[in-house]
Order: sequence, then C-alpha cells, then structure tokens
Amino acid sequence: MPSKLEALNQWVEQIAAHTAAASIYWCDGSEVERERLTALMLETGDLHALNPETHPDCYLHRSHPSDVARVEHLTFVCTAEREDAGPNNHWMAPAEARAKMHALFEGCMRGRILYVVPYCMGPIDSPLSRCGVEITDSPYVAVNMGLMTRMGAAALARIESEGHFVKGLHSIGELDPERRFIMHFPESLEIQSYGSGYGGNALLGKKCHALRIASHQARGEGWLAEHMLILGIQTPRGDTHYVAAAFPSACGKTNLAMLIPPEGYLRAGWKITTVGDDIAWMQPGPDGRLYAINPEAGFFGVAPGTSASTNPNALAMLNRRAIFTNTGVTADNQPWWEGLPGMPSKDWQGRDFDPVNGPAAHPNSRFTVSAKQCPSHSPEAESQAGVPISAIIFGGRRASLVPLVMEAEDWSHGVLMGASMASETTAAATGAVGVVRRDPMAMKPFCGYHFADYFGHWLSFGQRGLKLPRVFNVNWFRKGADGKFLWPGFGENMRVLEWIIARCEGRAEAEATPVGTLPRLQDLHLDGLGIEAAALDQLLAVESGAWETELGEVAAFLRELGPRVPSELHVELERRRSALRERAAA
Ligand code: GTP
Ligand code: SPV
Ligand code: MN
Repeated sequence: MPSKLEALNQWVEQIAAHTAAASIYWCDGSEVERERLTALMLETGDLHALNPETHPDCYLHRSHPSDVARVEHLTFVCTAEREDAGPNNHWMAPAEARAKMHALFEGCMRGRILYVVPYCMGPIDSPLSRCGVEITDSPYVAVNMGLMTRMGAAALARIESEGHFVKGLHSIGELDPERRFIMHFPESLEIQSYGSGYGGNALLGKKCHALRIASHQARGEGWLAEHMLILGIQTPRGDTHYVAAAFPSACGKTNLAMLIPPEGYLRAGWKITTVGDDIAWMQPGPDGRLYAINPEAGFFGVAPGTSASTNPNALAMLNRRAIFTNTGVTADNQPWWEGLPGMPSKDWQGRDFDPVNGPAAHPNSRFTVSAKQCPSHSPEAESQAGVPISAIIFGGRRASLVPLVMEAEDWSHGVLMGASMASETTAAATGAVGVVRRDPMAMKPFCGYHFADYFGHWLSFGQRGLKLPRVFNVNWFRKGADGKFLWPGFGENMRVLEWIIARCEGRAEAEATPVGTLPRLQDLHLDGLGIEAAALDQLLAVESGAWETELGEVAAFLRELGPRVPSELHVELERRRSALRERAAA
C-alpha cells in the first residue's frame, strides 16, 4: 500500500486508470531519487548537463518554444457562481471545466510514468503550512517540485495525519497551445492543468495552490496569501525588521529579497536576509502583529539581468545543484543570459547564437534552486511561527508618475494604494510586454476570487484591532526623457528601505501629499549615489494634474469591478481626489 491514506490511494488509482499511465511512482524526495530522475532526463534529452567544473550538478532544460511563460488567457477559476470568480478571472462552470479536462486527460499518460508528488507549502512543522499532492507525468515537474517545496516522505506523513490535501492533476499532454488549460476549483481544493510544462502552469504548489487556491481559503479563514517577497533588515543597532513586498511578475521581488547593501551601509552594520522571493502567507499572531511564512523552499527566478553587479547573491547560489530553463549556453557549456559577461554560443532553443533570432536567453528564462543555497538565506525561513512584518511595500514598473517611495496615511489608504497598483506587463506571461495594466497588490493573475471581495478582506484587517504593518509604495522603474531609468535600483534600493524602517521606528521626517507621504531630499541618505539633483527632484515629485488623471482611472477601474467593491474604498479614493483638486487650485 503506497499510502496509509485510503482517499489518496483511491484518487491515484483512479487517475492512473483514466490516464492509462504505464506505471505509478511515489516520490519520496530523497537525494537518490533526484539523481535517478535526473539521469533519466539526461537520457531522454529533457535535461542537458552543464559544465561540471564551473557548474557541478547543474542542468539545462529547453522547453517547447511555445511553452515559455504563464498563460493567463487559458487559466480559469471554476467557482459554482460566476460572480465569485470576479471580473479579474476567467471563469468556467465547474461541470463544464471538469468535462473538458476529463476528455483531455483520458489516456494522456499512455506509455508514461505517473509521478505522485506529495508536498508541503511552508515549514513541515508549522501550523501555517498547507499540503498538497500533485500527480504529474513530467519528471521535470517532479524534480522542480523537489527544489521548490518540502516534497516527499515528510510531506506525505503530514498529509496522512491531517487526512486532507489539495489535489493537483497535471499532464504535459501534447504541449499544444490549443489543448492547454489551467483550471482551479477553489471550492473543492482541486487544480487540473493540461498541456504545459512551464513553471507557473505546471509546478502546481506555486501559483495554483499557494496563491489562487490559498487566497480563496485565506479569505474564509482570516489570513492573507500574497504575491510577496519577505526580507529581514538588520539595523546597526542589531534589531531586525521584516518587510513583505508585492511587485508584479518580473518586477524585482527576487532582486530586492537578496539585496546587498552599498559599502557604507555594510560598514555601518546593516544586513539583509532573505526569507522568501515570491509568496507570503500572513496571519495575525497572538500579539496582534502580522506574521509571515514563505510557503516555498526554493526560487524559480528570472535569469536575464542577474549579474555580479545586480544580484551577486543569486549568482553565488547558481553555480551548483540548479536547473536552468531556456537560457543560452557558452562555448564551454556554462549557462548564459543577457547581463552576464562573455558570449553565448547557443541560444535558448539550442541554435547557434545569432542576434537576428533575438536574445540568447529567453526573456522569461529561469533558474530553479533550493533557497538554502542563497548566501543571504534567513534561518527564520524555517520558523514555525513565521516572522513579524513591520512594513508592507507595493510597487510596479511605472516609467512615469509614480514616485520613488511614498507612505500610506493608514491601513485603509494602504489598501487603496495596493488596489490602485498598475504596472507594465512583462515576459512572465504570454502576450504583449510593456503595456501598463491594473495589477492590484500584484495579484491580477493570482487572486482566486472576486477582487472586490479581496479588497474587502484586506480592509477587514483594519477592523480587527491589530498592530498592522505600515504600508508603502515604491517605483524603481521611473524613466527620464532619454528613456533611461532615473534610479540606479538594486543595492541602492537600500536607501529607500532605510527610510521605510526609520518611518516604522518613528524616526524619519516626511511631507504629506494627497496621494501619500513622501521623504524630502534631506530625509533620504543619498551620499555617494552620484545621480543628478534634477533626477532626484523628478523621483520625488507629485504632480497634481497627472495624479488627478491617474485617480480618475482608478475610479473607473473600481466601478468596472461592480457593486461588490466596499464603499470604504470609494470614500478613501474620493478623499484623495478632492484633496488633489484643492491642491491644484491653491
Ligand atoms: P517573478 O519571479 O516573475 O514573480 O519576478 P520578480 O518580481 O521576482 O522579478 P525579479 O527580481 O526577477 O526581476 C525581474 C527583472 O527586473 C530582472 O531582469 C531584474 O534585473 C530587473 N530588476 C529588478 N530589480 C530592479 C531594480 O531595482 N531596477 C531595475 N532597473 N531593474 C530591476
Ligand atoms: C511569476 O510569473 O510571477 C513567477 C513565475 O513567479 S511562475 O511561477 O512561472 O508564475
Ligand atoms: Mn511571481
């Protein structure tokens, strides 16, 4: 008997029969197993070994060229009532979705091994953690789940003792974009994904479980499942503040989570530690503060742009025991992407590199690696209770308008700030890149229920008598007239974090504006930064007219979400709009 849990065995048997799998393999998460599956994939060509001297135990996976990113147009939330999924999700009636998926899965694993992947999102012994089982016919998915989650025997033991788990069913199918769907059934805690092997579509513990399903559960249970990094900031006085930050896909979470402070800060005794780079589950603790865990155990990070100058911590963790997906390679078989020194020899499709074909690495090429390999990895990532959050930061890619940093007046204003977020689209999802769209709390692709209800859930935390974090908004991506970024970003973002922490400690000055409270130039620590005064003025400017237009668009966006939007949010927004009008008139 593979498991002590009869319901699990029965489900596996039933899927194996329906998909006509050749055999069933229960993953135990051991090192021997990882080696065995890796050897198998080297044989089938799913993986290519990289240079064993420079990159021991590192492999390259080249995906199908049409299967390189999340597919939001093929991702559905299948609630009984259409309204519950909201206008922010694609919806399909559960019965229709089940019938469609039943037909696709029928016989799809003929000749293939069915892998049973038990996993735990969060530390194995934490009451905040949740478990799932993914059935997949992809050994690449099984091995990636081994890096990204607590996968195997310990997770299975927890599932057996709890008696319930999120059911995830996945097949790469034919990798045909016409036969590709990612279906979520939040009301019965099920996920069915067909036709893609790409991360967010196929590693079901990540976006499907830890965000879409978990956000739905969190609403019912009074907690938050968010698209947020978690980092620790140790101050020269020796205390540590934890910060959670929501930026949309490919907008800088991994980079901020692993930040190395500029030299002067290091000398003064500042230190950054990494708890997570993509997802945070947050819950009020007994002291009324919000406590966060990172449900993941690894990083599935964007490769292009990762370099010794932008993210040395990431580079240092990627020289062993890592999987690269859709990067290029150098002549001596090292992984290569735009931003690294040297030259590519082959591109992400395995062709001889030719700039005519575009970049050598796919813009959404990624690495998978255990979080423990990161030099800034925080031991608190294993904490059962999670870490107390002092500040929540929202941010996006905005070439204009949005200042470098501002603080919300209070929790309701902070919720409005998050709900008002917009950002340029990136290569993390298929479709146009660089188009500004509304992406509230960086959850547009990931919220498993109606955004109006989601905003209401966020606001409800303000009514629970909690010691909530302060809320901020940042923008590293403001551009000047020459089209270049005004702010150097990366390690220099420490200067903004310092002000944020000082605000949390009640030590920093600022100036209130209708859209948020901003530091004045003298409130930021800017020595040695070497950017022009005019650029700094632009980065810290709040232009009334342009903001009136922006908030008019936010009002239209909230109206489009319909009558379920809490009136408190409308009131908060109108207060800001009339203050802007008064300011413009003055
Ligand atoms: P997902 O994994 O898709 O959720 O993305 P992420 O939010 O973790 O994004 P990541 O940190 O991987 O950054 C994506 C891209 O933005 C990379 O190419 C980075 O080099 C770039 N980037 C990150 N931080 C900064 C910054 O401070 N300034 C600038 N200009 N670019 C940045
Ligand atoms: C994102 O797109 O936000 C990611 C990568 O973090 S994926 O897991 O593929 O969704
Ligand atoms: Mn993400």
